[in-house]
Amino acid sequence: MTVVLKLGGSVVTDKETPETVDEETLAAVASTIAEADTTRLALVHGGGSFGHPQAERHGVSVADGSRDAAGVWAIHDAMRRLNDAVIQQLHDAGVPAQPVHPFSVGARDADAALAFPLDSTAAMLAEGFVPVLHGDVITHAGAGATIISGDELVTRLAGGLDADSVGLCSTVPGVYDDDGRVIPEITDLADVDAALGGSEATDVTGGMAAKVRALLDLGAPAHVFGPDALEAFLAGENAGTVISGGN
Ligand code: IP8
Repeated sequence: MTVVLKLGGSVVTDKETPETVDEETLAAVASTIAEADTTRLALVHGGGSFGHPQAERHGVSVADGSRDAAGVWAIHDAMRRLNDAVIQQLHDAGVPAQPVHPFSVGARDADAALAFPLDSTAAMLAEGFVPVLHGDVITHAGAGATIISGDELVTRLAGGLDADSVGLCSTVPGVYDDDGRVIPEITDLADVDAALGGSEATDVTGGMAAKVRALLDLGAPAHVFGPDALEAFLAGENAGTVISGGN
């Protein structure tokens, strides 16, 4: 059983305070992972208050690249330091975590298509380690370096590792409908359109619709949930919103 789990930046950091790890939540998440009976687990974490401010400062995004070596390094360095903190907490809890820094592994071509070999990640899994990837900068042909989000890495890992299950743990307990209730299951984009209506939700709908569309195409059920449901997710139970395209 191969599980890919993303810990959102809002879970591992205090998003309001620059470069601040949410040690308490991270420790709780690490001990839940340590106690779970998961055989092959690949982790990805987002940036939260690390990486994003540096990316903004240096004008780097998924679309806009930079060749300023110091600026690109500053973004990577922030994410690497957060990754160090995540790994340390996982080790403290007894999880055999090891880093995989995407900047050193993958690249985008001139059409922004991602090449991301999974040899190191797969080899770690085979040896019983828990690879921990993170949103990062990535070399981009013709643009210097751009950003790769944790979500894009989750998609790559889910397909490339033939994952049985994907978890997206953030601070929200699932995908909300228009009345603020968690939608238990999404099997079609129309489910989201039906649940999220009205002008107030337009922004959220746009962002969430794109996210849900990517998750529907994963080939494995994706669970969107909050930290309280992590234990249930790792036990193989339905957690938060389950998004499944029927593959
Ligand atoms: O928080 C952010 O990853 P995300 C990566 O998953 C950087 O979008 C470097 C801003």
